[in-house]
Amino acid sequence: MDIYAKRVENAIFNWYYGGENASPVPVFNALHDGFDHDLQVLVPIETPDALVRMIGDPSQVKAGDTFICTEPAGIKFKHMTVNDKGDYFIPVYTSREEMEKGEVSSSLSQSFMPLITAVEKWEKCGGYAVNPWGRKLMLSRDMIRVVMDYRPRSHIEVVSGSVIDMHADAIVNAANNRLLGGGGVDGAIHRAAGPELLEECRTLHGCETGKAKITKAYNITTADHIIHTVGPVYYGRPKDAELLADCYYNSLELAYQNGCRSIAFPGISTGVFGYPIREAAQIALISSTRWLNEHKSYVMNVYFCCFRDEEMAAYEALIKKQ
Ligand code: AR6
Repeated sequence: MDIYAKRVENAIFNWYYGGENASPVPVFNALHDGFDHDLQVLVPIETPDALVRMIGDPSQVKAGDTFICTEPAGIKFKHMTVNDKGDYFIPVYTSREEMEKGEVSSSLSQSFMPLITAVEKWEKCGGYAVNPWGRKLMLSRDMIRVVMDYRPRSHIEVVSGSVIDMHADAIVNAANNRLLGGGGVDGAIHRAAGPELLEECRTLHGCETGKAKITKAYNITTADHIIHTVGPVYYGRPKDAELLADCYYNSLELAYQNGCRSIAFPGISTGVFGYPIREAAQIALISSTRWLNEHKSYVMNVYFCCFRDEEMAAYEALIKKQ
């Protein structure tokens, strides 16, 4: 699957997951990056009659069979008519899974960029319906212009929910020094990822507090990597704050070194390790902002996941209207 298409799909998912106040900036970032890198989408097509005549009985066709078409077989994209004036959107999909959520159709894998520019020539085309069977994005003509003019920038989003549910290049685990699993989010991540995660973790020989190590995500198919970081147990020492800041900074650095464009954090140390939530939220924001400021030319979408309501309240007290 095309990595840029996957990132668009992830950003759209997280946008819905974040609820009605979620920012579309990660979606704009992913689309813009995709347009710059020949993002491929699947476009359902109407099978032309000439092609059907040529194939004969489709049930006899085997993978790899080739045909020579002797008649013109113009291919037509499927349309979704949106009003009685015949205005339409063209459905496109970021993955086969998204396409197979609905009615089965033939499809073409196609660069999205030429389609985006072609919209201007197709008077009745209102734009594209990205993943119309699932969490869809109506990419209207106006929104296409916004995305084209948009200058990608890093973004921080606070969402209510589990880090394991986020669709991201990397999700972060609040681990312990042994890196062999445990309770809280660590236990939940190991259960979801399956036993291969533990096998890979054994090869890492632990991790120091404040540092981070990376593995694959195995059965957590909505992430590519898991970044394991070890927060401090809270004793109220200045050193605790430094170590917690290091967790965020080093996780971001590792995500960056592995080419990730999105990373989702739980509230490191705020559960079993007892860090006061308000202070921890402040450290998470300050440390991540510092990393983003030091990497201004790199676009990273950062999600802070609040598993408990009190975590969300702590972030809201820091960054939202009172
Ligand atoms: N799913 C998603 N998020 C969760 C879950 C879950 N099931 N459980 C907790 N969180 P914690 P720590 C969130 O306690 O304080 C483990 O045993 C929680 O709301 O998991 O860093 C490790 O092995 C909070 O935002 O981690 C270590 O020994 C965040 O996860 C120790 O706990 C962190 O809470 C680490 O303690």
